[in-house]
Amino acid sequence: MHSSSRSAFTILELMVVLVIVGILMSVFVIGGGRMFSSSNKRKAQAQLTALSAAIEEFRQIENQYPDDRLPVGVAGNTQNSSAEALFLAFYNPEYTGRRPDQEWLVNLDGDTLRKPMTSLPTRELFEFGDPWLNPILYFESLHYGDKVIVLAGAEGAVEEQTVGALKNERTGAWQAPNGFQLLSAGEDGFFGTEDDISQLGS
Ligand SMILES: [Ca+2]
Ligand SMILES: [Ca+2]
Repeated sequence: MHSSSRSAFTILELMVVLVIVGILMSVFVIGGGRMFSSSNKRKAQAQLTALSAAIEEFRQIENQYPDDRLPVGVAGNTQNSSAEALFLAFYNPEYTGRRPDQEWLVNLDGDTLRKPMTSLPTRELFEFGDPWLNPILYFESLHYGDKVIVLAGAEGAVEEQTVGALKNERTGAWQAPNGFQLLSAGEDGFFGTEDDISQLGS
């Protein structure tokens, strides 16, 4: 009698322990997921800051901002052109300044250059991609009025999006009216939503 009540108590104890372990594990998994997504966000912010510094250096060397339009006839499609133009400016073989990290290059629309135009041995027409592998949009103030077509989205659900440069919500004036804008769609992969990340240049 004594021994059977003792073993029942042990099973109860075991169940309590299992429930606690289960709760701890779910807290750990959810917390870990949040940490992962906020570290991607920090990475994206750091990347936009670094790209912005490289664009300022470009202007000091070339006396103008990188063009956000592709030269006529170099691309097979109209997608991602502003992001690709930024890649071409920095990877122009003549360019003497600092080039942004090659690790950031992606080619979401899979297009190629008609002729070799960069310092790289491939003719792929790359874009700079954010940590979620969507293109980082680049708007130069001369062409803020142009909308760009970009292929982006959440994992496995990439679609064509039309995006314009950022305006001040209250006044309707362009942000960074004489400089440039860099834009990441953030974790959700869609431009124009709350989690977008932007960097404005002078
Ligand atoms: Ca491309
Ligand atoms: Ca977004």
